[in-house]
Amino acid sequence: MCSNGRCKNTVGGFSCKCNQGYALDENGIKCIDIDECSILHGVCGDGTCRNTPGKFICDCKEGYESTMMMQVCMGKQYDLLQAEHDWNL
Ligand SMILES: [Ca+2]
Repeated sequence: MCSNGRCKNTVGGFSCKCNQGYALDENGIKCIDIDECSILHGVCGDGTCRNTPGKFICDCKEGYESTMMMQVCMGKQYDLLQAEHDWNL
């Protein structure tokens, strides 16, 4: 029990503390992967969200990249600079 999580002893029973990216199932005895892609709609911005065990991945379109801090596909730096340049016209 408590797969993908840690079992915690409590008075008269136990409880599960799930690892990050996992949520307790309805019976409260095991942790199941959270499908971030269906919960966090549009989490990848211009990319395609792919659910993986314990986390998720953003597949970015060409010209976009996911940042280290945030799993969101962002335009690369030169695209942003170009956009700024265009706005100044
Ligand atoms: Ca997941």
